[in-house]
Amino acid sequence: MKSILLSVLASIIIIGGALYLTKSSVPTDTPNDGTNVTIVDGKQIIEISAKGGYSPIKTTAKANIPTILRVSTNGTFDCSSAVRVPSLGISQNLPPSGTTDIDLGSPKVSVLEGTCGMGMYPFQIDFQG
Ligand SMILES: [Cu+2]
Repeated sequence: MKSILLSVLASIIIIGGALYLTKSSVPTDTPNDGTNVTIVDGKQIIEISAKGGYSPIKTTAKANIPTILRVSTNGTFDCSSAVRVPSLGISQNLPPSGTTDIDLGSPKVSVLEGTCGMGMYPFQIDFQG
């Protein structure tokens, strides 16, 4: 009886561990599902996080509406703490932890490319009409 209980326990632990591993192996560069874009009082707010790169790496948003890029850091000491959007002439240093709002104006239909300070971590915002 005891050995059956033990093997049940063991399989629960094994299955749980496998589920945990499956969950944690989801790549951070999957396309966004729209949950990082909100519209508040006619302003579009796009939230991305910066730490060892940007997440989500690709965001789909609306064009032709006043837009804020809200970048959050949490113990970010790598070079993703410096955000650049070259096509808009934006170069912004972020605090190690906190949120920083960057005004993107009202973007036209376009794909906006952003990078870290040194240009090794990319992110994209696809503004659609
Ligand atoms: Cu970099």
